[in-house]
Amino acid sequence: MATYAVGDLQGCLKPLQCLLQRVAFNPEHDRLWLVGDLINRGPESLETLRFLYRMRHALVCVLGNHDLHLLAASRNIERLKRGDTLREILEAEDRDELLDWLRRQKLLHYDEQRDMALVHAGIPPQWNMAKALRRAAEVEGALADDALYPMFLDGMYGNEPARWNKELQGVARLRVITNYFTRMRFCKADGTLDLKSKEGLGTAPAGYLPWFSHKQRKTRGQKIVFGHWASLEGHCDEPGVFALDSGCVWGGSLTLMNIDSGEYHRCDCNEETA
Ligand SMILES: [Mn+2]
Repeated sequence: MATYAVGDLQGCLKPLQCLLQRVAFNPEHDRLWLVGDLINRGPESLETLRFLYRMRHALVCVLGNHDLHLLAASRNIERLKRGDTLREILEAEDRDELLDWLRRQKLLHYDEQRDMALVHAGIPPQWNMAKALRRAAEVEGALADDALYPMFLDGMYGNEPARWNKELQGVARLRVITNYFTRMRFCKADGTLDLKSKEGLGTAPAGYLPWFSHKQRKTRGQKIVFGHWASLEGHCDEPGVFALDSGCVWGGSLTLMNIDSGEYHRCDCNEETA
């Protein structure tokens, strides 16, 4: 029995199958952690979601910004943007089954035995793991609640508030939590977000650093597996922080890590496979 984590799929099914074959993945015994952004932009969003749904018992999955965008578009088709490749899911006859499953996934997973977390974008420096889990549970609760669900999805978009404050309420509170876990790259030590800078490491304004680089980060010493940041190309110098997005959908590669041995596998995502 082995446990693996894989980077952002974004509808790239063939590289995923390539990796699972490479490690002889057996869904009866092995486990696969997904960093989110399962769909969108890539060639096979619907088939990727179906493939994962069929092996859902073997998965631990956290939601990414594209997954939440799909859920929002399923409530309001006007949310679809140019370049989105989500329509095939929204028009599929099994869409409700797939979206119900997606909606019930977490924003943050924490494995106590391994002292290891799984999250799409990151954990802001000012939160320890216990606090981060409580904040994530607020959004997970809203996603699971039929009354809050449409309100959350409609109010989810936007870059403000830029910083967490425990007095925040309602949709603004859920929005900043969601932005931390699913969109963050650069922030200040106090958690003020910069969601406008491009992906490149040198693009952040003064005072802003990658979320994982802050010296006072409260999750330092714990292991964190994340995706979302393709321009890191699967590299992160911070000890215990594992960047798995290696830009598959942009013609890079898909990265799979055995989370216990630290062994990496990659499959190319050229035009034929992607
Ligand atoms: Mn993302």
